Amino acid sequence: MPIEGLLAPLNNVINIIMKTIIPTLILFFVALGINAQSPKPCGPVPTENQLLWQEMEMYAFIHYSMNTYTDQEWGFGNEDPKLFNPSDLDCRQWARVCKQAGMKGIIFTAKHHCGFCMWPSKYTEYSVKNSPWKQGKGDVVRELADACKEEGLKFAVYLSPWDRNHADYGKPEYVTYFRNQLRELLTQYGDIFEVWFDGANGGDGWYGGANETRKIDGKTYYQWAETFRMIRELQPKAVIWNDGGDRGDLRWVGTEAGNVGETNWSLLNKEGDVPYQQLHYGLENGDSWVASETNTSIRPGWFYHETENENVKSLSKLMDTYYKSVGRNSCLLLNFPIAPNGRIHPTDSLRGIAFNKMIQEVFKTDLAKNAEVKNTGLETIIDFKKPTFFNRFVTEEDIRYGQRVKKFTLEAEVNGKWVALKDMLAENGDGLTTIGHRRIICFPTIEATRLRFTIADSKCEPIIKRTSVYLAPEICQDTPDAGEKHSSDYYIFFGGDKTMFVTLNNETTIKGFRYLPPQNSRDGIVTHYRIAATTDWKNWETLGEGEFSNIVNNPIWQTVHCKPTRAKVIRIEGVRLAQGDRMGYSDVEVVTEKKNK
Ligand code: FUL
Repeated sequence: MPIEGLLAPLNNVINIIMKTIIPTLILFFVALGINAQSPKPCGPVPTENQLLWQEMEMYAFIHYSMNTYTDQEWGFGNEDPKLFNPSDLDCRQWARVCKQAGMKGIIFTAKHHCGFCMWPSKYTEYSVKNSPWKQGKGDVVRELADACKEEGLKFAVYLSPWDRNHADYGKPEYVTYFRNQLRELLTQYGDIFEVWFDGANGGDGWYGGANETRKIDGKTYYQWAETFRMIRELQPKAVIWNDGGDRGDLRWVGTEAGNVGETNWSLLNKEGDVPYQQLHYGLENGDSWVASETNTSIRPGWFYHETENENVKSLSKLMDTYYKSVGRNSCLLLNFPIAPNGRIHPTDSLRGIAFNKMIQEVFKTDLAKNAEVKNTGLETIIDFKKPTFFNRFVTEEDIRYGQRVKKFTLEAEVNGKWVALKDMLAENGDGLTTIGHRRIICFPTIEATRLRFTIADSKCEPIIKRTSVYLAPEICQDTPDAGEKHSSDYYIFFGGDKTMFVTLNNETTIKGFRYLPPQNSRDGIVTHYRIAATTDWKNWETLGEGEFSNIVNNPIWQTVHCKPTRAKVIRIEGVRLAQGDRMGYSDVEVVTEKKNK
């Protein structure tokens, strides 16, 4: 929020009744960074480590292990270490890609459930030291830790508590082995920002040849308290993610699909089970700060499978994930699997980089910066002074003093009338509930003169440190078949269930548009269309409107010709669909002067 916008209302503020003074001043001082008397904490507050972690916002997972060579998601524990022999392993490539994808750090699967160690642990023979890679002299953890340092990324480890290789798994001896391994990781590779303990305990495994099912109680078996003490001592700045067992600093969000609840309290109770509802939405009156980490993979699987090369998540899906994680008071942990050659596949790296570019593009210009911003009590009015297009609202609480806001409203003034806005990505209600570290609200582009943001309910006086407004290319929801397509000349986004945008890299004269419907189902086939183009996201020129005849029975390429028109973005509306309520496609093409189809 600009300082200029805050000074203006000061005179008015003096006259405001007592009830409204305190919140206004808190907003004011926080925005100016003035250390007035520090507000009192409201409920649990984050630790220094949790605060630093929250500011990372996005960091990468790297899944790489024996599974990469056996095309599995979970190894059994008997896979031959000789299979581990990458031709071109390059941790610097991983770090470079992650950096360019906007990731602030990397969490690496030092040991997955199969038990194979990606570093030469002195406590087991089941590791890289018995693989042909670098004649057994290699250490992937070391190479990655060094590469992260070079790229200025933070580094962290995933150490699977479940170990399907180890003969002692299930006995107390294994817990000692596990801690010994953890000690190696925490003492030999520099600073570790997070320690990740997965909760999976599938039961059966190789277990040194026993080949049987072993069940443990994840809460008591690992004796987490002792392990946590060791982590705090060896890596005092690390946060702990623990799914099952003792409460860590961070929690899972109950799904690997890449979304946390639109209501997201960074609180849980210290003791007791955590059902899905609490993982996904947090616990409003929880007694401990346990922030949410949203983990998902850029592909369907966590490990690399060649068969998934065509299923790398689309840019629209990744943006949807961003809004539903970072935009919902969470951090995004995005997985990049490593291919058998030892590198991130080019499709994944290009998509990851495009994702970061799109985030930069969306949040490039804060329209509130040149507006007049008035804070009155619980209400903030952003006055643009003239009709202005926008579609994103961003707000943040100063969570050092606790998470306070329970409910807010957003209204836009259109032609002198206030219109209520809602979060178009919310699964429940209007979605205007908690804020926390950052809340991003997406709504269809609106042209309005003023925007009113009102705190409707909060636990204590709200401490808001940011109110920003943006006009983003309209990419939000995901649509089936929304995989990025082959042309590098444009990107495809979805602005709603039935609105597709094709943005061209460069403004071009276009002469038509081609659409290939979904091939395997009638779901999402567009039978009636409306197509328009723009060069500025504001003024749209209709290119064509009509019906794709016989498209259902014969789902072939459909071509719409138009008069030569300058375009940067093409909007295709599925006015009517053959079936279902989400528009789909197999491919699209833009007909330009050069491509005469
Ligand atoms: C899961 C594990 O079982 C998967 O293999 C993967 O590592 C994922 C991040 O966590 O629970």
